[in-house]
Amino acid sequence: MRLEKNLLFDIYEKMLRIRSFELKAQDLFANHKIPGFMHLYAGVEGVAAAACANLTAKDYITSTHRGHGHLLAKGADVKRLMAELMGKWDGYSRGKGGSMHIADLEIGLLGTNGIVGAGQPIAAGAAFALKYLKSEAVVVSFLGDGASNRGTFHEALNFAASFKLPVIFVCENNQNNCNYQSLASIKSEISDRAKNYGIPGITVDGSDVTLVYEAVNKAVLRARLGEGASLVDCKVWRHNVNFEGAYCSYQKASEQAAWQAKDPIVRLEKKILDYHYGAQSDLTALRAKVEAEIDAAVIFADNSPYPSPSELVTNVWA
Ligand SMILES: Cc1ncc(C[n+]2csc(CCOP(=O)(O)OP(=O)(O)O)c2C)c(N)n1
Repeated sequence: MRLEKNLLFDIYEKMLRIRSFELKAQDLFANHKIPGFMHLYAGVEGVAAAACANLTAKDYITSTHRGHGHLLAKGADVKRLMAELMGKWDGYSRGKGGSMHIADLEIGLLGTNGIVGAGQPIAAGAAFALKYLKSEAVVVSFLGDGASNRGTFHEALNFAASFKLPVIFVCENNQNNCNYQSLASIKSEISDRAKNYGIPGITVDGSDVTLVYEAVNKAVLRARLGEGASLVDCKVWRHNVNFEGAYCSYQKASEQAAWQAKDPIVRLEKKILDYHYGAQSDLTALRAKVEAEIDAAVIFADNSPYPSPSELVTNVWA
């Protein structure tokens, strides 16, 4: 299937924004401008951008510990996001939460989350509320393949399937959770786990935005029609190690080279050119526009103050 021009450009722009944001964040982290823990999303952009292209502002998502891409794809403010990572007052959580504590209910962001597998029960609960309220909105719940081994994932799938809830579980399957997916789970497709709960499950190449878009589109349609939940498993390769500063023992050079050749942004650029939707100069111009936006976000965050010490425990739950 050939996605139409505006849709492909919308997905492309979001992917560029995510990539550019992540490269800048990596640099800021290395230069001690971003404190704490940071898990980068580069290489996986096609999943967040193509999945969220099926959603409206009224729909919801739950994110993960690796959430910058999900947030930007759902329309988060780049400046507030950068300010949060840099620990500044204008950030989403007043600079006190960082990467894994960001939510914005107005645009349907039910939060990034430092607990692997915590998003799925939250998504099922939100979907239960939407069904109860007879809303047409749906929830997309992003997770990693590691999270699919947790009880929370199975409990959420069982609950969502039993109550025919409008939720789509989108797995970003990089085949590595820290170091050892092959040791931590049986060798089967994650999408097969949907069968146990009587809901559709599909595996797609997550670096091809058309395939991700189509699979999520079908699942969203089903959810909006009241037919219930689905699981979409997207095979991907992330460029970075688990978190910035981590030692990586699992990314084999040969696999890395093969996946880098399938970089989702490069693949989408080729598609746009092949379809004659635009020229190389259009792509370059969009890249420059997005990079300027990210630079402006860094200046904004740099100029934002740190929260005052008197704010230390305000809005902090303990
Ligand atoms: C409940 C829980 N256990 C362990 C961790 C430590 N941890 C942080 S990231 C991570 C890997 C998660 O793998 P996956 O879900 O596949 O996501 P990925 O990091 O590969 O994107 C782990 C185990 C955690 N944050 N939460």
